[in-house]
Amino acid sequence: MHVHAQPFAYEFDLARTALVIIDMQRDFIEPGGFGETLGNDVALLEAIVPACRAVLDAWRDAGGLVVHTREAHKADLSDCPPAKRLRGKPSLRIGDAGPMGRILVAGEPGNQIIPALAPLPGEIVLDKPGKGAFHATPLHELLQQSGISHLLFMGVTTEVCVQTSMREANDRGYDCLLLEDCTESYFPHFKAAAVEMLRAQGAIIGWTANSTQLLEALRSA
Ligand code: TIU
Repeated sequence: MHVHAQPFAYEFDLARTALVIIDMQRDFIEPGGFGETLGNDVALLEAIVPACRAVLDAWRDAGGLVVHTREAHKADLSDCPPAKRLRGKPSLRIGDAGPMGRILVAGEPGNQIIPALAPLPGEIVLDKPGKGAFHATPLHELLQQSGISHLLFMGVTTEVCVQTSMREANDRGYDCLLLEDCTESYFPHFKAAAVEMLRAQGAIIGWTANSTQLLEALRSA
């Protein structure tokens, strides 16, 4: 398949490509979660949900592999480095009790993927303790077992978990495409900079495209 992308066309084979949805969990998108405890206005992020949903629906219809991630720590915080928990002056720290349960802890209400993008049975759901989706997770092995060489990225936030995951993937040999209107940051100028730097220098980290360009490729295939 052929997507009109930047800085040049992105080619992929559906059977060797996974859609990776980064951290579309209530913690980042709804008030009362980790994103807000860091001092962010979380209202900006909700706007990408319809575009993410349209891509997810089309990708499921096409039979493509779907991976969902959540930034999540074990209840005993044994996978949360003190450096991460103690950094800065958040209103609540990781593990503290908040309005959507314990902050960034697996299984708590705030840690669930938002209903519009809820995983279906058979889709991969990975809890990741880091910003990158490959760090301390079995993601690479799972993708290798499925013969995956290409990754399409959506999710939040662009310059934190999405960019980190895309860089990790690029170093592991995957060809990566970021869907620009399916990712968002609390800082629009960081999103713009991240999108630009990822695709610079001849797709140094990967490609970028609008979701309509991917949907068009899927329709014409
Ligand atoms: N703070 C922020 O922008 N993001 C994160 O902490 N995690 C993710 O990006 N998922």
